Amino acid sequence: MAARRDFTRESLADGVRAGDRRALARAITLVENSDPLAYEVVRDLYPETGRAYAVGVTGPPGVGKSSLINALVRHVRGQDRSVGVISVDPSSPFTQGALLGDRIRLADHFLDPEVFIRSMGTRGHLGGLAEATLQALLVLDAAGKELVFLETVGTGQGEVEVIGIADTVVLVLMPGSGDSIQALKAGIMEIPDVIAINKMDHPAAKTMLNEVRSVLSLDKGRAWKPPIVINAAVRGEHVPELWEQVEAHRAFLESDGLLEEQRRKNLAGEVFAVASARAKVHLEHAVADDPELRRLLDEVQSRKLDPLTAVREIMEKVFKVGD
Ligand SMILES: Nc1nc2c(ncn2[C@@H]2O[C@H](COP(=O)(O)OP(=O)(O)OP(=O)(O)O)[C@@H](O)[C@H]2O)c(=O)[nH]1
Ligand SMILES: [Mg+2]
Repeated sequence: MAARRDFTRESLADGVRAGDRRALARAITLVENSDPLAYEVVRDLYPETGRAYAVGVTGPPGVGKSSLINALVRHVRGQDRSVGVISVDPSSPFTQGALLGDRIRLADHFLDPEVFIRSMGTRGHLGGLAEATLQALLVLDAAGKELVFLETVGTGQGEVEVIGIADTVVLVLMPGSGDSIQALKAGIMEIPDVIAINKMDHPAAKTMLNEVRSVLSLDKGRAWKPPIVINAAVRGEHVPELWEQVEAHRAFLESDGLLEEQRRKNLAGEVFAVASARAKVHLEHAVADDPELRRLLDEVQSRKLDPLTAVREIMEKVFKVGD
């Protein structure tokens, strides 16, 4: 990373504050690379954050998340709001800036100085996806972006780490996303705040709508009933309606201080998620590096030592905790 030399901690933080694109790009690359400078900059900027509204957009591969975000960005740019977009690809290593697909689909906005778009890979990140996403969101927040979209692919648990920090979560489905319906039904996937059924030009869109409705009807006890919007992202159809529902959810949260409460909970959850991810990596390394700890595992395998005794010894040695 020879290129980082041209920014100092101060100049990078100032550049981010000023919304300078080069500073933003650099800061997020540093976040992506777990660079200590990113940690310092975010630490400096943190007191100024909390102004951006984060919209998580999740769903199975290829349902049209990027296309919908592209259309939503166009819509909110019409209202003159400044926007950041972070696409997190859990399976990808470092992306060096952008994934080709996202680059094409979000290309409409590349010349707009009020829109900052970035794809991030995070494989091998010490604090997992949660850490990279949270830090990148804070950078965009400090840069004065009013709205930040967080895109992540997923149908189950993994993406919770990424969108756990979002204020409003939009689940995108398309006709044929049966697995997601099952995951919602089984409670594996959390009920989102808004559901978008995309590719409404597909003949099975109505069937999908009915399936989603029937799953939601099982869950009666919530104060916010997740609205369902049917979209055609590429043609930009029903995109204003989708945005209206995001705004409606925001208004709901902003009444009665729910937003503050949810953010407190989300931030605590993020700290916990990042700490847990780091603890896990630490544990794995410690066991891998210590012949004595590895021997414990062997002894469990050969039935000389019971599993919980091995756990206790490992916990004591690695974390200095007994039970
Ligand atoms: N027919 C139709 N195709 C669409 C629609 N929206 C998106 N697509 C197409 O679906 C494909 C996937 O769209 P993306 O926006 O990349 O989907 P994604 O969910 O971001 O995909 P990943 O990030 O790879 O998981 C592209 O070829 C889009 O052109 C739609 O409303 N109708
Ligand atoms: Mg995408």
